[in-house]
Amino acid sequence: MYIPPKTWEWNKENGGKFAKINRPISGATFSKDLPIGNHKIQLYSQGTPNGIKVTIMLEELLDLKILDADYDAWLIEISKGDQFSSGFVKLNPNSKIPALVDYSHSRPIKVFESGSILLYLAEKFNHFLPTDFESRVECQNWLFWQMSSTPYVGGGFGHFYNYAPEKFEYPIDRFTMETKRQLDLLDKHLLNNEYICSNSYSIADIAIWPWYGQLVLGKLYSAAEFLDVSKYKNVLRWANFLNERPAVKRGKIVNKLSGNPDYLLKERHSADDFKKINS
Ligand SMILES: N[C@@H](CCC(=O)N[C@@H](CS)C(=O)NCC(=O)O)C(=O)O
Repeated sequence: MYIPPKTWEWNKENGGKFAKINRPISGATFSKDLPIGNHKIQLYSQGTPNGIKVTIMLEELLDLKILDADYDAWLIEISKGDQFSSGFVKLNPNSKIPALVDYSHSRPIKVFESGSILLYLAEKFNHFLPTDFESRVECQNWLFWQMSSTPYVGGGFGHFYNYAPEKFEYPIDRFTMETKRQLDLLDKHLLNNEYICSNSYSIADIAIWPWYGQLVLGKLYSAAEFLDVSKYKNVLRWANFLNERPAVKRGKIVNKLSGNPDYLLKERHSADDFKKINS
């Protein structure tokens, strides 16, 4: 049994998948500028569920023929600590992907936090966020629900079930309970709703699908059986339906590092890059 000391001290040797990158201090650890490509929108990210929210959104906008949404997506490899470069920290002092710079204004606009990026792009291009007041609030409710609830799934359940070097029943139980409660909530909501809000596809779906959609499709933490996802029929219906959208198919492989190497696009600089993938 672990007895906490009076004052916690940083033990760099605590092991685990994130041992090299977890630190109790913020800020840059090395000096390096970020690369800049040809498009006005520059994205610095990795294809994790938080990262692909943004690439799915940008691909959806491009499918609506909004050419100004074209973008360069640069890989920030978080297990190697790329998020601690001076260039990245200037863009996002919180050192987390995704982060974006928009060069289409008189001064570059920096945007970080995936929910903030989705709202920024929805407002900039007037898509995927309802315009009438009530529906817009409903959509924002679900967007903020995702942003605040999912750390229990990723940092809680996923961490202790999948990544932690040792498996402990207490945290796995606690976060499995919460993850299943959230899935049950979504399942009840989707019983009478085709999409997350306002009967139309929106940034709420784009934020929620990469986590909960991929979880029930067995694409996250290999946890589908453990979570008994077959009982969340409405979430499964919605997850499969969205999985067929061409923009989702493209967006979810951008900056991705894990999975079948034939279906990963480490960096994306033009629509033609997808032609390299055998889909
Ligand atoms: N609330 C943030 C969370 C971002 C986040 O946790 N990003 C992870 C990858 S999914 C990351 O960059 N981790 C690197 C680190 O913790 O050093 C968002 O949605 O943008």
